[in-house]
Amino acid sequence: MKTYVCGHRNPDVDSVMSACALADLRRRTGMADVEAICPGRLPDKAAWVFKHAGIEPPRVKRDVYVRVRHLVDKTVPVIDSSMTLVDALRRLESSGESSLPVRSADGTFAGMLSPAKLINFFLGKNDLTIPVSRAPLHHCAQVLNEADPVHDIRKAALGNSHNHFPVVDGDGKLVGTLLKRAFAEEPPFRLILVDHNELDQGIPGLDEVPVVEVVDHHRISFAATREPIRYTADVVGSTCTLVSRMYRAAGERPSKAIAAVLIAGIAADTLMFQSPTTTDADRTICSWLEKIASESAEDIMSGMMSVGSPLQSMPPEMAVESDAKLYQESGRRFVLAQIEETKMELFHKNIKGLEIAMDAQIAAKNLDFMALMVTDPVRGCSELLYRGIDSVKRELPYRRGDDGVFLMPGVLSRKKQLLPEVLAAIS
Ligand SMILES: [Mn+2]
Repeated sequence: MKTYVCGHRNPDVDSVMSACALADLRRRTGMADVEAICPGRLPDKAAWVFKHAGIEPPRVKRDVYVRVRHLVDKTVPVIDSSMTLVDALRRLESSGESSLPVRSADGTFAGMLSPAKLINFFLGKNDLTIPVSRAPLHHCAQVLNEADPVHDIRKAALGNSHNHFPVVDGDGKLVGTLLKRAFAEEPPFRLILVDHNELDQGIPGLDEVPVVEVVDHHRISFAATREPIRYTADVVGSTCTLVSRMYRAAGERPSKAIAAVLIAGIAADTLMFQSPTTTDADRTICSWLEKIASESAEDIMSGMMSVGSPLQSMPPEMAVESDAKLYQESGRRFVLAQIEETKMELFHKNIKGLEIAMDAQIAAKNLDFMALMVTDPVRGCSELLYRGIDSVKRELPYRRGDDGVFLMPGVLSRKKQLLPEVLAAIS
């Protein structure tokens, strides 16, 4: 069965790198079909790292909904309408199915070949060597589109008296049959989560697919599981630190390229060991990786930082969404977004546009408030733009600058520094 390794929505460097490396480790340690995916646009800094390391980035896959195409039963034959009726009935008989879908000459769905529908035809002693296209077919079956999410059609299909559902593609071409019993089967893939565990922050469809493993360094807010799962969590600066440790524990040495990928995740998430989330474990494992990669974290970090500033390379609507995390706490629904920007003057010049983009997010996602933390990893400080209800704004412990922006000297971490203050302000 396929296993996807996936970081949080609005991918950042640590989540993409840890997914890529953990997929590699799981492959080496015996998992047959495992693939790292990126549940959104690949960050420019991450793209730079993969190019630099000389490996392909994870494929962008925006959801893990189980779709009709995943449940098509390949063993159920399709009847071509040019086939003689007698041959078609023989095939139906040998298939053991009660009906089979018929494909027209142009590839579209023609109807179901079903003995019940043919009784009058038999009684009329008709010639059975005519092509299926001239025989009466059953038409009223529910036709499914292969792209339909299963959760959308499950109820209607289960309520339908038929057991066989023809499946067509976007052009109406017949692709096969979905059998009713497929709805009872396990989803055809499963997930390993890295760098997050809150379902609200995960890839859409996450709640439909079994999670078999989590590797994370955030607060735990995961759901109850049906079966035991592997869960690796620790208070370290980067998920890549945890994945690197797992290589060591498994007696595996990452390739040069994967070592560079892991270094990038650590350097990005700890802001080159300046963030208060940094631990000795991050530094120690990083120097092990530097030897394998034969390059320094500083070099990889400065390579990443050379990639365009987000406020310069993205419109405000994209910048506020690029690393946004949704929280629901104390009856409040809010988003804390973060961007790294070494050109603070660009931020101040763009405040109006960013505010409009944040107000649009508040309306679209039905939020109480949204805060955008703009972090300068070089100067080691952040500034915060806040939109939404006043009660929270008043409680935040930060001083405000001339343009109403909160000043946060020494604050670099959303998770460890901003989130606790926000939680205190709403409780
Ligand atoms: Mn992380």
